[in-house]
Amino acid sequence: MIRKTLFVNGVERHLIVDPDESLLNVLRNQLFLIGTKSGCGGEGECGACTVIWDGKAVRSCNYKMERIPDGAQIVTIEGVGTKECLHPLQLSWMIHGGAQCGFCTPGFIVSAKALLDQNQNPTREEVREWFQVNRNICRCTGYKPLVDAVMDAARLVRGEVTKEELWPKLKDGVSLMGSSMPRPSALAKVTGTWDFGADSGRKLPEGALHIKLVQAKVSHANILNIDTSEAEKMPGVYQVITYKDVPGTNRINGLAFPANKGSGKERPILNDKKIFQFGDALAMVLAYSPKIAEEAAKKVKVEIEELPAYMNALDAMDEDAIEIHPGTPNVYFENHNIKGEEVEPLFEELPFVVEDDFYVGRQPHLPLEPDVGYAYIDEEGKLVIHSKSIGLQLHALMVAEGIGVPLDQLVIVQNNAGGTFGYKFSPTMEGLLGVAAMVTKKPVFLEFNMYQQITYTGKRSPFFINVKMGADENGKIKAMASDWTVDHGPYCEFGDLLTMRAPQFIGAGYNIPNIRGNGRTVATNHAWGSAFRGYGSPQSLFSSEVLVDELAVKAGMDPLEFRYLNVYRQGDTTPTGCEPDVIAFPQALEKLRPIYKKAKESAKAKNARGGDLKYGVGISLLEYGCGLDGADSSEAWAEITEKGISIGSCWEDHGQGADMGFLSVAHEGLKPLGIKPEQIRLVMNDTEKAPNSGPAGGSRSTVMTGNATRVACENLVAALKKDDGTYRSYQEMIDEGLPTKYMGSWTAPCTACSVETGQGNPFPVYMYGVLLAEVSVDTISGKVKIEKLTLVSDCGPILNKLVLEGQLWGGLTQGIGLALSEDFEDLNKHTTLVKCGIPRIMDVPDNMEIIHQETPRPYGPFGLAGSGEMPLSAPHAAIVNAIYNACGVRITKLPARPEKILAAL
Ligand code: MCN
Ligand code: FES
Ligand code: FES
Repeated sequence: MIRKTLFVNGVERHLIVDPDESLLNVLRNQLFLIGTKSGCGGEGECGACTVIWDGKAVRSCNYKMERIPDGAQIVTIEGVGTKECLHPLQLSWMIHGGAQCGFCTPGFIVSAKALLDQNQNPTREEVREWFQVNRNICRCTGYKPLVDAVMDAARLVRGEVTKEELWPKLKDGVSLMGSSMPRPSALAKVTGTWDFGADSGRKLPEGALHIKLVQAKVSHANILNIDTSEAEKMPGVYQVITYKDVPGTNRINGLAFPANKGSGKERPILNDKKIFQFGDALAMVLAYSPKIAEEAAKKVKVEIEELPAYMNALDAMDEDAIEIHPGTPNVYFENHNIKGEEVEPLFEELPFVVEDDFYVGRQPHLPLEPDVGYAYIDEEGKLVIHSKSIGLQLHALMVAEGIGVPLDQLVIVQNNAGGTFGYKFSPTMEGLLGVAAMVTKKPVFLEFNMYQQITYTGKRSPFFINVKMGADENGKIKAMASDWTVDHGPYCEFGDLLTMRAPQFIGAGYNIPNIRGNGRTVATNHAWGSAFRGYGSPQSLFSSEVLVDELAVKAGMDPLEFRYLNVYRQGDTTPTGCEPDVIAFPQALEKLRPIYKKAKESAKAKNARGGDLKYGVGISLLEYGCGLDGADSSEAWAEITEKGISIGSCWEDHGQGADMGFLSVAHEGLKPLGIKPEQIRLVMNDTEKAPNSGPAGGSRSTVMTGNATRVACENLVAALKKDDGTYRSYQEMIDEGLPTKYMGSWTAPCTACSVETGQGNPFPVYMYGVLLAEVSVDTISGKVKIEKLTLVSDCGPILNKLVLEGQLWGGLTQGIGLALSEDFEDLNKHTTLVKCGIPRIMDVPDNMEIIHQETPRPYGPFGLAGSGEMPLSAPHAAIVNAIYNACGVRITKLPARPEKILAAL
């Protein structure tokens, strides 16, 4: 141990520290300055832990205490500004929607402060370079709003603008809907007072136990024996839990479709007979400190018999492959698409026919906050689990039996989440936490590091797709044949639902009268498939949006004009045979056309100058449905109280802005009452306090929970209304003995698609977009640079401009990653954020333009559609099409890494 005297946020602090401990851990664990976050936790990659040390921005996870001299001046987010006295950067961050999940926010703001302290007038490029050099990574925002925020903060610092001038106003003075008001959580996020799971976990009562996992180091094996004796003997270890101790069935219920050949209960909470994938949890060590638990976990001996590991669908489909789950074939679900006439005879006759194979791989979610949670038994004997769940009631249903707790004795609460991008649509550690709390009857805490987050949680499921399309002499698409194989990893939960997305989105956007398609879901030993933003549409649309470009070339037509000719018009039908909710693509393409033409001319002019850089443009349609396929539904309530109105729902927040969405819809619904947004109290994301609104997946919340909220507000407003047209007060309701709380529920008027034919009307509302990508390709290095992105977005009327544009920029940026760099294929290589290819600020263009088209949706609350997944549905297709336009290389298997492009050149 060593003694240190530091000046932290201007206060002299005397500390006894382990010389090997990082500055980050000392700040968080000894000084409780938990505004500084741990993302990559020691890799120095993410910048979430940035503090200022003697005027310089540093990543505090990178510095051991022995390197910090006595007298060092350290500034953390807590020293930048407070709620009452915000730093210009904090204010500007709110005004620009810079904090979505908010996990990167303290690190960015502290980093930007170090910049402004030395340069009050930086250029946008200098700001971008600063964040690149200081390795500040954001997974949510696409970086653009962050640069906007620094530029306006600098203007505030220079006194060129006032806070009042920058602060947004309600739309038309009355509406929150359509405004740019910051989300309710923004203030806490920019001041570092928004507690994430790891922060709350540090505040658990004395005696709380830390869990560390014993995890599988191979991908497929029989478990012969687990010996915990040595670990149990270690001082400070409370207990080691294996499958033998689990009170329940020890299985997660994957809620399989009837047509699924598996039971849906393949996933163990703690593996018993077999290891199905790398990282599977074999035992939990519970100790009084995380370090002891970690050391003890290394002492657990696991004896195994290794089995052949099938690391992709094609290998698992081999006729010699053994069944990963004995008794269930590796190909465990099949579905089809049958629309119109047989297509093979049509292909014989059509003048323009193209066919290609496509692959979209195992994209990792890479939230900056690793998975984390805690659990305890409350005073009523209920099991309470706090996690990053984005499907609270759904997860309760999936884990209760496995844990061994009656459903009505289980409460799940969502912690503030630092991004999930869909991986938390599946339960991750809920089962483990529940079992640990049930067995020990103590508060238990489990925190993953980034390595565990990356190697153990679910990933986007790879699709192998073959598509064939034919067009007539006028360029009208007449027939499509498709074949899809989905690698869903070892656990089947939601694999069937995901495979249903292929017939829905291969060829979506176009009126294709005749379709035949066949597909299947396959169990493998690579990472289990979990939902990822876009959920099947990025794989499906990639194949058809690239093939449509190939077909346009074959027909001798411009790709934009070819699309314009074929997109949905009145009376047309989708690949599932239903009418689109609204017609949006023709208008969107018309808006894009002049920009596209200019971009094409500009690329041509640059290419005419010669050189190694080749410029090109590409477009794609973006589309996704809002809902869970079929008659999806949601619930919310609204209540009048002494202080105003309370509204309740489980609209879970990944970071997308559930708080702002819920508040804005409710404010609109309560408009007759003339109340202010600050009079509305949100009660959210706790199964004990708020109703079942369904998961925040499938971009469904704005439509489903928005409608339920609208109905709840309408019901409350109707109850408050007096005969004379005025409204009762809370006291009047009480005096008249009227109920104060009103439910709202809403069910989508939809029918799920048939497994046999793919036909149906799965979603009440769709989101639409058309993207133009402008790229340059370095023909010497094979590197692609995205020069500009222009998105015509149609998400219905804007609910909140900051939130909506944040969703769009963030989603497009993940599409850049999907197109060019992101992968989780090699278990030894793809182990950190950067090694998995997460886009940094310089990988993303500052030049991103959004053109809003606001077509009201018949079934959307106040005409709204969703927004979350549309921007990631097919931006990678536009990028790949632009690469082809630039240099003639057609990449059909992602990611389009430089070596692939060079090889093709
Ligand atoms: N919105 C809006 N105007 C519209 C439509 C929507 O302002 N016309 C806003 C809504 O208020 C909401 C957001 O856009 O805050 C997304 O709305 P919606 O599409 O209804 O989606 P959900 O609220 O159900 O959020 C889930 C969706 C999904 S499925 C994933 S995955 C996802 C996403 O949103 N993961 C995210 N966005 C994310 N954003 C962040 N920062 N982090 C994630 O993990
Ligand atoms: Fe320090 Fe990521 S936590 S750089
Ligand atoms: Fe940057 Fe979520 S807001 S990581």
